[in-house]
Amino acid sequence: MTILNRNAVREALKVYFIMGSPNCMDQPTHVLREAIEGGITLFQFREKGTAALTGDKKIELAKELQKICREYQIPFIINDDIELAIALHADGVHIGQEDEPIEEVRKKIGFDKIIGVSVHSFDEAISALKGGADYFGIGPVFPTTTKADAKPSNGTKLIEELRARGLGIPIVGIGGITAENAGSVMRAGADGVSVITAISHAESVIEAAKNLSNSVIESI
Ligand code: TZP
Ligand code: MG
Repeated sequence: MTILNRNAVREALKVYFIMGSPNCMDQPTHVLREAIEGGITLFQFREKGTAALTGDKKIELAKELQKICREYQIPFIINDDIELAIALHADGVHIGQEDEPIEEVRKKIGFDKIIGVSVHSFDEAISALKGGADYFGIGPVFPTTTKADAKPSNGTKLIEELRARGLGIPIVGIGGITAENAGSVMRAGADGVSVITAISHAESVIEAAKNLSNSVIESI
């Protein structure tokens, strides 16, 4: 676990925006600025999929997006790429079950950084907790086409189960979440919702972020 306050992490998860250049219909820097102005509370840089940037281009974009996050004091988390997160002094990383074990990641990035872990079962949750995870990403809650290798959607069942079994760790739901269904994820016990498409593909990014933020706030 990080030395950061657990409630600060919980707060930051409320409106959690994830994107990389393949998700954007406009300049990623512009999309991020608008999303922040609409009320997102945390940003994850996830440069994946067809046409994803690599090498110096990826690093350059990460730096530009991190600069914007710093300007607005929004935590900047990097998906998978631990080395990039260390090089940039990112606020944290998000890892999946197929990535490096959390214990190794913690040793590398230190105790002052956030580690989020995707979990799909009670057993995975307990391992991640033992490894010092700061929050869980749980999903896909609803069907999604954004992640090519996503597991079948499983609703809010696991979120409810973990809460029923007494786990208090911050949790964010993911997968097919919109302003319309965000309330159900929050009521199941999540502390926030993470989205790619609902914000990045919106006709108005700023309005989409505002709508999502309102749904989350109303459901608390
Ligand atoms: N992990 C599980 S579902 C998903 C990820 C990265 C994709 C979420 O994207 P969207 O567009 O909000 O459904
Ligand atoms: Mg991963």
